[in-house]
Amino acid sequence: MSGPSAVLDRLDALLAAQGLMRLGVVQFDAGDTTPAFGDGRRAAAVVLVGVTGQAMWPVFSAWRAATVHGGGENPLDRWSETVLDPIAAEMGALALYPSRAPYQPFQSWAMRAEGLKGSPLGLLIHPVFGLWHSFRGALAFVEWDDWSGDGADVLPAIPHPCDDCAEKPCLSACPVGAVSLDRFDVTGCRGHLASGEGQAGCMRGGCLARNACPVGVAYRYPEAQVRFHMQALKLPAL
Ligand code: B12
Ligand code: SF4
Ligand code: SF4
Repeated sequence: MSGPSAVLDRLDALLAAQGLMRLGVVQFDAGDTTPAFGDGRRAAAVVLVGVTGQAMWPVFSAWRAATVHGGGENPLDRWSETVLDPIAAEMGALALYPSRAPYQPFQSWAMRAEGLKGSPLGLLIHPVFGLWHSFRGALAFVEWDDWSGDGADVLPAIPHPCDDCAEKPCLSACPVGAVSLDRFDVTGCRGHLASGEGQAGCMRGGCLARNACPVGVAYRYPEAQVRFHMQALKLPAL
């Protein structure tokens, strides 16, 4: 593989073809717990890969329509593996997935890589994409010669949208008050989703608190994708 920018250009092109994008790099320090490769080598860095806005859904939907049983029980996870495993192989990287146990600390990595902070919903909020971004995987590299070139260790301070949001409509939009500045009440949320009102409301049209956030509305997922993610919560068990 040639120089740093050629590697990243190739990676970005492969991801863009799937409606995905690079969401930052974490370069690990000596004291960090790092992902291990099968042969015991440890990762020097991870590149976060994810979804923002509407680009992924048509690609995933086309794959699903062409795949036996629509991709099975967890189709988005299967699609992610189908797409990212070959990219990782080409790059000499190890693919890691957010839903695969033991869970890798994707949110902690994103806070470090992108300077993101949490919203009252428990989701990280991005100054541009708002609450409409998530992770499909990460590529772990044994060697990382600061390919990013964008100083992953010296992030510019990015604004935290919640600090400037006086009204905080997410707090009042949840019908059961599950969203608060102290903590996100997972049990209260899931109880509501299992109810008739929750089935007709949040389960169909998406989390009302997430929908109420004014940041990044242009990047809101398509309705079908919003519904898909809600259905994937597999109620009522936590
Ligand atoms: C278990 C899980 C759930 C559980 C419990 C969530 C909870 N709030 O406790 C359930 C099934 C309920 C759930 C629901 C959803 N989840 Co979820 N979930 C996970 C999962 C698979 C594991 C979390 C975990 O334990 N990680 C292990 C720990 C070690 O990793 P961590 O990075 O350190 O994560 C913890 C820290 O970030 C910690 N934390 C520590 N300090 C701080 C500071 C701040 C400010 C914040 C915000 C968090 C935080 O909170 C995390 C623990 O939950 C992650 C994927 C992942 N691998 O992290 C997705 C993940 C967190 N979920 C995600 C999403 C999008 C959702 C849903 C919106 C799905 C949907 N319906 O569309 C809902 C929203 C629920 C909500 N408001 O929180 C995204 C969040 C993306 C983002 N923008 O931040 C993730 C990262 C998955 C992904 N593919 O991107 N989820
Ligand atoms: S509505 Fe305001 S406080 Fe709530 S998540 Fe959006 S920016 Fe943050
Ligand atoms: S999904 Fe519905 S019940 Fe859960 S936090 Fe969002 S608005 Fe509240």
